[in-house]
Amino acid sequence: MSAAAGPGNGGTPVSAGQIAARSTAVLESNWRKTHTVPAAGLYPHQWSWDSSFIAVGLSRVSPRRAGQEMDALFAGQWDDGRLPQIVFDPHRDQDYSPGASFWQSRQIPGAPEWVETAGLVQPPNHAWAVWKIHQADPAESRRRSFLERNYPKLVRWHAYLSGRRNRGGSGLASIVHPWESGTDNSPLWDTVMTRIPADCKTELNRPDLQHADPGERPSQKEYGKYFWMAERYRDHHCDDADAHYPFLMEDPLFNTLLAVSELALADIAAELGLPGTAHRTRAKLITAALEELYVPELGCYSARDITDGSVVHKATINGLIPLLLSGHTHTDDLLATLNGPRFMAGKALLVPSYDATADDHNPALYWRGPAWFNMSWMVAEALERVGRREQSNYLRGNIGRLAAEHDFPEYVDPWTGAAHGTRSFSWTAALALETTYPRSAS
Ligand code: 9WN
Repeated sequence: MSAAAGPGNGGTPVSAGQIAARSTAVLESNWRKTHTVPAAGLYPHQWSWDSSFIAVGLSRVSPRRAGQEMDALFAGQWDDGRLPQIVFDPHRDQDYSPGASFWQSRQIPGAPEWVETAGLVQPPNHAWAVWKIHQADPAESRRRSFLERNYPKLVRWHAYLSGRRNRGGSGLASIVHPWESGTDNSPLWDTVMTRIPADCKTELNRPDLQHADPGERPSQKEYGKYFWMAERYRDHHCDDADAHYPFLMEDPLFNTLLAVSELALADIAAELGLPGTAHRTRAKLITAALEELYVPELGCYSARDITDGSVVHKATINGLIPLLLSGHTHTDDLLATLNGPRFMAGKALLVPSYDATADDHNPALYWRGPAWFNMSWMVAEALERVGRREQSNYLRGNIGRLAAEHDFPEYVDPWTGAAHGTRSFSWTAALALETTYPRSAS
């Protein structure tokens, strides 16, 4: 395999073989009988969208394990179709907050009986992942009826998002908590967060701070607000019918993944000999509805607060992810924004999570500046789709190299590659592993 040293670094070149071996070792050490934890200390349960990224990486070395990963996640699916943010390991309740004892999901109508889960969700990258896992080894997938097994579950998951979560009536799914975005303290949520009380009932303990630098994690005040919202959502039986619930946001990242996943469902349906037109139609509707979130002055998409109809004026990585969708009219503008001063600026190693020209850009603080590997991986996928193979290869090369050189960090400084957050982070390893293989077709 070829050397994977990227431009603009100066570190020791790491071969693709070394990247693959080290990534596989991280995934092996984070495997817990049925699923992979995102990080052994900081995130000791199974997280929803993490598992999709992880399974895509796993499918390159063990399609069987990739299938188990998705099965374990779907064991947490609720009667209403929702796929929860977290499926809890009952033995680790004290090690992450909020845990199973906070959610008490078994007391909520429609939650699964055999596993405990959070009531919130995360971005719907699952059908996309299932299709990629199938493509990695179609014979193995057919032998295990992988698509037959997962298709109906994915359809129910999407029906929940397009039904009960269509809170604004635009056809876009709303998220009800920053944790649902996967980009927890993104500047996109700052304005609405000013309206959220911080006086939650739960006594806040922060096991997360034992595993990550407090200066790189959300603040105590932000946590008070996160818990206030989670309590209110839980105490309303997670029923999405709380008329005055204050955090209802339409996020371009979340909805792009829903559209991409609808297209994947169409491919899955075709493979199973089922009609896929309804999936393609929904993907088109979501893509069209996303246009209302485009902000020309920023040259990217943003989030809409459906409680007052306002669109946030901030450029974040969430707003570039719609590049994954073909057929919209802003491809050139999104590419210009990606490569302009707000993001890559001709010198970034990976894509910053937040506008580099903003006064409060911080290259070390969680979702307010650093580069996350899953985001750069999705941008690389999008670049490939729009014919920018050279830049896609640049990002893919840097994903593998920076991951392997820095012990698979949760996030990095986009300009220097310096590691931040926890280490041996599973999706970093999985996506580094994925980049050592030729791209799959979609
Ligand atoms: C809350 C697990 C998760 C990721 C999210 C990331 C972070 C959790 C936290 O870790 O969120 O879900 O405690 O900060 O923001 O994207 O899924 O890796």
